[in-house]
Amino acid sequence: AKSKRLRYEERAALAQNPLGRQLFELMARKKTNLSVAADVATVKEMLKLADKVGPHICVFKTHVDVFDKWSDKYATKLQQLAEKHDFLIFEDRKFADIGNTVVMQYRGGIYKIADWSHITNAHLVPGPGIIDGLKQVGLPKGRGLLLLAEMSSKGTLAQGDYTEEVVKAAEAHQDFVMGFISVSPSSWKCGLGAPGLIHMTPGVQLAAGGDALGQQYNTPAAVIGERGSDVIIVGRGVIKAADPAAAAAEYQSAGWRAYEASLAA
Ligand code: 5BU
Repeated sequence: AKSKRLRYEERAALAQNPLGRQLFELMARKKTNLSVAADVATVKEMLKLADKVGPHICVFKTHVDVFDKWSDKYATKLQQLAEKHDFLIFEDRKFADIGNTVVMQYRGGIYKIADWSHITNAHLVPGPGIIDGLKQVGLPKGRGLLLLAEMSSKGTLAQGDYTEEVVKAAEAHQDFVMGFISVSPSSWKCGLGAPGLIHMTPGVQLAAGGDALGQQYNTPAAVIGERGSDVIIVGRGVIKAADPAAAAAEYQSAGWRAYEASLAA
């Protein structure tokens, strides 16, 4: 028999990483499991988008390395919007190097990601040293890490035994690891992992399908309901809409309905 699904509030109490706890609490308080992926061309557009979709989201996901300029003042502006609208910032950096190198990449360079992004993520290809390295920088700053257990793209190699190893590593490092990027955690042989760990899923649109470069889309109902995830990450479904705030509101209610339905199931 399927075990009963816990509410976000109950998951908050089980989270070992303080930021993971905060995120579950935020989702319950604000009634949203929507993350918007801000894949826009300029910093100005990113900040405008954050102000528009802010009321509807729990997490604002960025790729700041696509901009042709960056400075600490933009980071401060984004942090102010996060305060104003009560959301967390997630720089989708996908670290993938040895521990010693990711220490420098996470805290330094032009972006200084650890200084402003509540959440970041990493591949486990290098082994668990990458978690230790990122933790050295991020834990004292109250940050949280998501491990990529799966990817949404066609032909992804992150599957099967690899995914299971990621689950084990996350469970062993719950002081800093707050959860996963996953696509279909309810189908994992090892189960969904510890209940204090959150699942965030990209590749979401209101209609299933894909793009020309391998992206694959599932609906909010499928992702939260059947596939067992907690957070839907939506990029083009929101940002290419004529009215991104209205689209975000629509995804927010679709995601929330799917969550409530999964509790009743
Ligand atoms: P889309 O426009 O909703 O397709 O954007 C998806 C976003 O999620 C985009 O920023 C990707 O970089 C990100 N993403 C993804 O699509 N699939 C993955 O497995 C991971 C991240 Br990890």
